Amino acid sequence: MDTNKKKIAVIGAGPSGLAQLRAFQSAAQSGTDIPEVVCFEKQDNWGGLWNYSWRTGLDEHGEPVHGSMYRYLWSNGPKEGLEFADYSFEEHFGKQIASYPPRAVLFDYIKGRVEKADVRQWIRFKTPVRHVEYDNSSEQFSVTSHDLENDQQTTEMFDHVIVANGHFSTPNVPQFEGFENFNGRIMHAHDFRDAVEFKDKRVLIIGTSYSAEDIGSQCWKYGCKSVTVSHRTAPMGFNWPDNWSEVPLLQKVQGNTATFKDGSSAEVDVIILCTGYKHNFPFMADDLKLTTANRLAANDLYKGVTFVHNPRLFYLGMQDQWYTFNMFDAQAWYVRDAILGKLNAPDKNEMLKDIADRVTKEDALEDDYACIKYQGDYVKELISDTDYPSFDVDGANEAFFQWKKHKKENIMGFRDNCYRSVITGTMAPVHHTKWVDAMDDSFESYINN
Ligand code: FAD
Ligand code: NA7
Repeated sequence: MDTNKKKIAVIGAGPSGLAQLRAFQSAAQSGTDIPEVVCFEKQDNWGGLWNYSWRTGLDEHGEPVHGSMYRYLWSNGPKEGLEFADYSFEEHFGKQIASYPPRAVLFDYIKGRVEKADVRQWIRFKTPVRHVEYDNSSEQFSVTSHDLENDQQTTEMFDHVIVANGHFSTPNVPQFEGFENFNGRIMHAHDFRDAVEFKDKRVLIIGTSYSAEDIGSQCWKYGCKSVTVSHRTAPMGFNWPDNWSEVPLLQKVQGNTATFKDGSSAEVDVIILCTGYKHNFPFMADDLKLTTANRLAANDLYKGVTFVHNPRLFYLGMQDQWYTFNMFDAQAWYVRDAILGKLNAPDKNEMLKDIADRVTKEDALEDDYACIKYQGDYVKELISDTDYPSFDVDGANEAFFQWKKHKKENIMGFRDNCYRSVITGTMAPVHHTKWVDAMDDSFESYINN
């Protein structure tokens, strides 16, 4: 082994961490001498949130369960907005597939690219990172990890650390008056797994974002009696089915009666808090910890990835997400080239200015369409700095714009639409069954189209 080689730690083997492994492997493939890369993953498989677990609470090792995904989850945006530029859906499946694949299909796609790249050997599974700190004298990070199988902790030195542990896993759980006496189940979206559990139940949902919309729709599709969605800021305003209502913020519950801010009330059997997640880095020393809201211009990250207080440290995928897989790729290619010395970070003041500019521009955005374009421009910017295969980002923006319109037209039918791939130019086929009628969301059923 070359002892002069730099050592890089990647924390997490979800889509972001895997993008980083693929970025380094693609450089190696084209003849670049790459550092030694070690990826730490606390679960026993890769895929991050897409690696479904039935578990909730603590896992078999007493670790907090990472997964927030549930059965019957279909992509909440068109796949044409997230396609890898270096590995198309057609390359993976041998044909074009419909536009809103269920979780198992997207998991297979993510897995296919990294199997082809042969990077599994770089990952230490069942090995959570417990602590990271920076040593000023050696200019290295000490990374302490825990081999759960052998119950052994090890500390190693790395030249760079790339944090890719996701930020939709630690739930934000507010309290409302009377919760302690509620005669039913109160849970956060993080613990939601199977909508069938709520068949014939009256479901109260708090929140109005993706989880609220999709968990409500799941419960509706699988036969709950009614859905009541309580908002803090504004209702979602879609054209909902008859047994669905939108109400102001919950004030209190008494027995099974929920009372809302306008004085109205509803009888409910279950309360699902779709109140979002917290960025959480318990393993990072305080001076290395990212503190940010869930927004498009994250705090303290130059170019959205380089930690401004220690530019040897990087964070991937920490923004709120319209773009996902292809944005993580653009970030990973950028971080790779920064580590390889092809891209230099400017001085701290310049980096802070870059961040402040991004925040100001985000604050001025007027609607979701502008937000999509803003994040698309960010993807373009990173791609132009690297050799990530260029693709038609405006075309991907357009798929998102169409998606927004299709949701407005028919919230329970938007997943029946198709879009054109910006990687291969092929139009997606119509799926064999409408989403409302497709109870079987298995890989086989979806692919057999
Ligand atoms: P994650 O997927 O969260 O992966 C992080 C990895 O880090 C995990 O494998 C975890 O085990 C590991 N890890 C955590 N802590 C440690 C530690 N201390 N040491 C070692 N490893 C650790 N995006 C879409 O594009 N389309 C969708 O339809 C969609 N649906 C979603 C539905 C839900 C319910 C949620 C919560 C998110 C959804 N997303 C969707 C967004 C999702 O954030 C991204 O698709 C993607 O999974 C983010 O990848 P990531 O690698 O950044 O994080
Ligand atoms: P989001 O997108 O962060 O949304 C959180 C929602 O929760 C949002 O509607 C908030 O309302 C609401 N919220 C947060 N705190 C409260 C309190 N205290 N009371 C009432 N409502 C509250 O999280 P999601 O889980 O929906 O989505 C996360 C990812 O999962 C997403 O990227 C998808 O890909 C899937 P607000 O509008 O701020 O008033």
